[in-house]
Amino acid sequence: MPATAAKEETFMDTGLPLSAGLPHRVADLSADTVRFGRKELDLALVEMPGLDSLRQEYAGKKPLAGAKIMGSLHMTIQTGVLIETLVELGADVRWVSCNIFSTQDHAAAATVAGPDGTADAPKGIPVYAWKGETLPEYWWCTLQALIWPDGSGPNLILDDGGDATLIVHLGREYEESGTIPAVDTADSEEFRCILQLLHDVRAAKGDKFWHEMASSIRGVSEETTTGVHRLYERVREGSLLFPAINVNDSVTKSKFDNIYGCRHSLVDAIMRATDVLIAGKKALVCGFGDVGKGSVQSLAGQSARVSVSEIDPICALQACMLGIDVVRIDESVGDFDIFVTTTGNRSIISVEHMKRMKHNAIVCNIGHFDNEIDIADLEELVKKGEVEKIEIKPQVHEFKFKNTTHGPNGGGHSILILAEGRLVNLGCATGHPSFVMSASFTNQVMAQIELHKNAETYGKTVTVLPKQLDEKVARLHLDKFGAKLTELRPDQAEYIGVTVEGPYKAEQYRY
Ligand code: NAD
Ligand code: 3DD
Repeated sequence: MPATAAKEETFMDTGLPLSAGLPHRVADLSADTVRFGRKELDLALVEMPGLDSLRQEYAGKKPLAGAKIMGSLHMTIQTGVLIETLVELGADVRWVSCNIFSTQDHAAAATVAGPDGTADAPKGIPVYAWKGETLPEYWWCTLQALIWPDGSGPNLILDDGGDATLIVHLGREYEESGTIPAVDTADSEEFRCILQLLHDVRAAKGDKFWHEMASSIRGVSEETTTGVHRLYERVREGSLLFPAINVNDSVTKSKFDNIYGCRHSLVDAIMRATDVLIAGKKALVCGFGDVGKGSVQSLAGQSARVSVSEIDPICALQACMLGIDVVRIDESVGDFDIFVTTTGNRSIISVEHMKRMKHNAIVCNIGHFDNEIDIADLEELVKKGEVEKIEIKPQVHEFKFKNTTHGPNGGGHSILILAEGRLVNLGCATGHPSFVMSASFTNQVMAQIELHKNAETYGKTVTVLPKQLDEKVARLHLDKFGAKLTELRPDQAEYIGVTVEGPYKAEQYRY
């Protein structure tokens, strides 16, 4: 990594100046890392027929010419293929990861180098991401990707979880109100970083910086459930500044990525992190939505004995229909060997729950944010000396309780927390496989093209891509399986009230 600037000009304890002007910042831009990343990008493209098809469909047409896209989405090999597809379609792109542990450093390196560049002469795009960022570094990276070399901002955002959308909205809101809350009013380390960043930006760039940036942003496409939730909240509040396309609720995203992606990547992560035998173990999956369903399939696929907790009677009934016990964590926390939170909600697993867990219970989250497991409260017990935190290896920690008596020899018990409560499949493994991400990211590219063409026709709304495009994404992925789609005859189309070309389902149809 390049040398850091003088202390006094730097952002929090990053050692990095706010306006660093760095063309990129990744962990390792060595020739070998670039080679490894490029090889995996090439392999991934073969597994991403949707993106490959869009590159062919739009070859030479540059539908994204003039688009300045700031992306905040896990910097993985699959995301590298997405980025290079956007670039092939004409976009000017800058990128950060949306999680401090999810970057794959060889993917970041190869994306900086680009398909035609090298480690010494990179010709790719600016990426500010490395695995194991601190929270101040994470927000420093986000700012770098929002500012082009000429000082201008993006005209489109591609977001996963809504952090990029959040900082632009908060920055503008505080400029509007004239005051930024004091940093020590923050209720979390994350929000401390955000407030400090906003104070430092105001000091360095004045009190119109975010107004100007927000005014140039024409729209955002949002990848995930939690980010979409944040967008709809803004619509309800009347605070959404620009149109948004909800990519998550394309059927070919959430009913594939969220389910089958997690089915693949959850146990991958638990195995890489712990090497524990999953078969026969009792596992509790908190939440039985899309990610919960995939997570249950993942663990059941390893012959774990899986139960779920749920608040929603419909999802709970679905679990019952699959022979899965629906339990309350408060009443059964001592029964399980493995815990996985998948709710998109907060405080699912508390410190009180952790105190009652089996010795060496494995605790992880696969939801977007790290507040599903009360890590902050656990860290407070570490500070008080009631719990000892032992790093077994990066993103795998033993938390040893001093005051419980059901551990070895009647002493304190331990629990193993993965990825510090952050999404475990990207913190302890490499996330979903390329094919699944191809469907998600084909929707993303379509959403970006739609916003680039027609953002101003949307107003400040959140919309889902039309079913025709959803079905197109599915079609683009069938050949890989040798699937032979049946041709609908006109008389049949008329009988079920659809057209031969589709869409084949009513809007209210649930897949
Ligand atoms: P979803 O809304 O389909 O499912 C969440 C489920 O949790 C719902 O059924 C809800 O009833 C349940 N729930 C809420 N509060 C609960 C509580 N207190 N106890 C028990 N159950 C509760 O959402 P989803 O699409 O499954 O996404 C879940 C989370 O995973 C989101 O944060 C999303 O952004 C994230 N996600 C992560 C990945 C990944 O690769 N790690 C992929 C996709 C989505
Ligand atoms: N996500 C999971 N695996 C991923 C990968 N290999 N690359 C990029 C992102 C990846 C997260 C997505 O499932 C995202 O769509 C989400 O969180 O919903």
